[in-house]
Amino acid sequence: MSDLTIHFLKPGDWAETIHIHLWDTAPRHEFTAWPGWKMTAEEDGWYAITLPGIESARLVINDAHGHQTSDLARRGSGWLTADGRWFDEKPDIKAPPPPHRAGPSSGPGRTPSIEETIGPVEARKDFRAETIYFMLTARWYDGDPSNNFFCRDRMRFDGSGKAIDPHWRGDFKGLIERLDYIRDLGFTAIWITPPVENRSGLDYHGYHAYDWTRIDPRLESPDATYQDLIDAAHEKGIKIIQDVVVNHSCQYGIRGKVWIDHLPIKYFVPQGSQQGQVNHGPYQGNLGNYAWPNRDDIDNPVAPDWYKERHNRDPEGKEPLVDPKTGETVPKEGYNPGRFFGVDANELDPEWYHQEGFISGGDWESQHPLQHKHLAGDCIDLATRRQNVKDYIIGSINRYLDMGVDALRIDTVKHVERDNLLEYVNAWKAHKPGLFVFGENLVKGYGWGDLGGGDNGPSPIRPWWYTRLGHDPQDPNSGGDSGFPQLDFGLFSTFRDNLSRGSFGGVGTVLNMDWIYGNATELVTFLQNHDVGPDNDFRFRFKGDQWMAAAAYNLLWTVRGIPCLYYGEEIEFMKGAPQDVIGNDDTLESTGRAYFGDHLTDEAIGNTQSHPLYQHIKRLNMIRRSVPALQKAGMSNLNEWGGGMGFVRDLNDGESYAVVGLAIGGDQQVTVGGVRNGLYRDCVTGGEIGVGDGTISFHVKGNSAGIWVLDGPGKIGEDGMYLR
Ligand SMILES: [Ca+2]
Ligand SMILES: [Ca+2]
Repeated sequence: MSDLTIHFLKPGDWAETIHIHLWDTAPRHEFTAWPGWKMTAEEDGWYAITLPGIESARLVINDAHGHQTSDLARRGSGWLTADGRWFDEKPDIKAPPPPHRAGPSSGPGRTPSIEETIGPVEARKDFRAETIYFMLTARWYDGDPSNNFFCRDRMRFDGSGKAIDPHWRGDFKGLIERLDYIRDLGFTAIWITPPVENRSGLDYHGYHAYDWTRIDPRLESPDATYQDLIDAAHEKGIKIIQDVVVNHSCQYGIRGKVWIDHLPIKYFVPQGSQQGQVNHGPYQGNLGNYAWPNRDDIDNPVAPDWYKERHNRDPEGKEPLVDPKTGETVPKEGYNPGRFFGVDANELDPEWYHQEGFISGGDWESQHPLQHKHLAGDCIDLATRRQNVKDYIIGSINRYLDMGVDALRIDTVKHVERDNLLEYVNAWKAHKPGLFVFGENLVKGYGWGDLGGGDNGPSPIRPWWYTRLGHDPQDPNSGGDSGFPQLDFGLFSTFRDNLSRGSFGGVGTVLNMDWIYGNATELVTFLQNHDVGPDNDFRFRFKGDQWMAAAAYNLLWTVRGIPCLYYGEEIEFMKGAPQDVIGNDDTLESTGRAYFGDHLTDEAIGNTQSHPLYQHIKRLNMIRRSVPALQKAGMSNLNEWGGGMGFVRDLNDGESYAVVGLAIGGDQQVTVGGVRNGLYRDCVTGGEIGVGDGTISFHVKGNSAGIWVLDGPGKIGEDGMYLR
């Protein structure tokens, strides 16, 4: 019996993780789990593996990142090239060079690259060419366990009482290692949650900023800094969108700038306990930050002397400390938790914070309290009109723009008055001309404000208001485009009543209101995100059938706006789970914010990439990249009838011109009148139609799309379960 040695010449555009998947081996029957066994690199681009005691096998060689050979068979050792040719002896061929960056932009079965379609990062000036992959960095892929960190709150324990699944887990090193995954899926921009240093009992998401000038060390590694991430993404043709909070800081103040009074957490002793008895995962003895030798939570140089005196010593929290506010001495069992974890809204520094207390029930639809009260105990409302606040936040973010950050996403937009927030946005645009900045103005409904549509709130807290410059709440045209587009919560909100029920009914109504926005083609569209999903309560990961999601992506990738996918949607990750913790005992693994990295390991990634929605989204990205009208044009000739839709995307009077038909549930015949005459080609089926009388009519299969482009490129990509 002899051994079978397989050599394989890796094509230049394959990843370096070459695997061999085997089945029907002889003489004994064996098969591997996809993607199979890892092959070892040899010289000149060859990879090899020896299979002891095997004489023949059927096999597929793959890179675990979406490239693979066809099904092959081999008896006896041999040398194989990616086109399926076998050689009994090593042929005189070397690895082909990496794919060149020019050439044919499309063709059946071929993936036109980012560079071939929309160009390298530095050449892409119009952000509407991009599509966005959004992730909570700390929950995506862990490349460096040494920076992992457990938050105090919502800690998860296994059956033996061991803390598992640290909140801060994914990091820049992991993201850099898996940039090829995002590139293969076809996204050209990544929106990461705020990377600046955070502080709170549950701060893994980045929205509780403590120091805007520093990147949180729980995301970085010595060989994977924020700068390394930006540079690596750009090399892959991918832009970085930084999430920025302007509205609030964490409850500890801002390092080096402002202090919010409280006692060091290491002196907190819960009722019924005593100092030194805390047993909470890595928090042993007390609840102070276990990663720091002094067990303090903050290191604010503007803290008062009594706090700083205790900062550097007494990590056990045992030495008596007098609370200067009450004269009582800690540690003391059950002593007012508010003195450790809370904020006294009456004693905040007015140079940095608003002085109007916390938001309560009736404030949510009322402009002034919404914009001047604190959002939550760990979100303290900054005095955003003050020059010192502006200087600090604008200056801090300018540094990241200088490092190469390509776009900004602004959090909690409706909590800052528009003209005030535009001071920040415009300062960043002045610092980096051409910068794309979009905002999050969360609304559950059309969001038409004073224009009606059943809206309880006024226009000045609604998305359209921030995209405009006028001051008449009943007239969007009282002012032009502010240049500050928003996430499209209006369109999203209708999905509760249509896409989630297998229909497009009502999508036409909201798209016909596009005129209210400064520029609707710059809105960022989505099916769901870390806060919301399109269900009755707007708080779960998409629960609908897979075909409904496929039809949703057909819609988002062909209507106006920039599509944004929330991590994991490509495999229906955590389908139906709450987007955030709901119950008092919930931990992250039961929510939509669960750790994704288990689907990105060398062993699992091949399976992840074979998901029908992964392949579907990959092809939609490929098609959108190849058709400028889908990226940038407005919509016209819109007709929506529940089971289907037809519309035109016309960029610059025919420069790029597409007629789109969508079908959800069953097949549809789509007829669109008033179109240009000429030869149309469908990017989905490759069909051709000559139009001479201004009307085009075509058949669309259920949950597929017709994307008929005038003088178009023809079929792009391969048919899948939905696009066909
Ligand atoms: Ca990590
Ligand atoms: Ca505010």
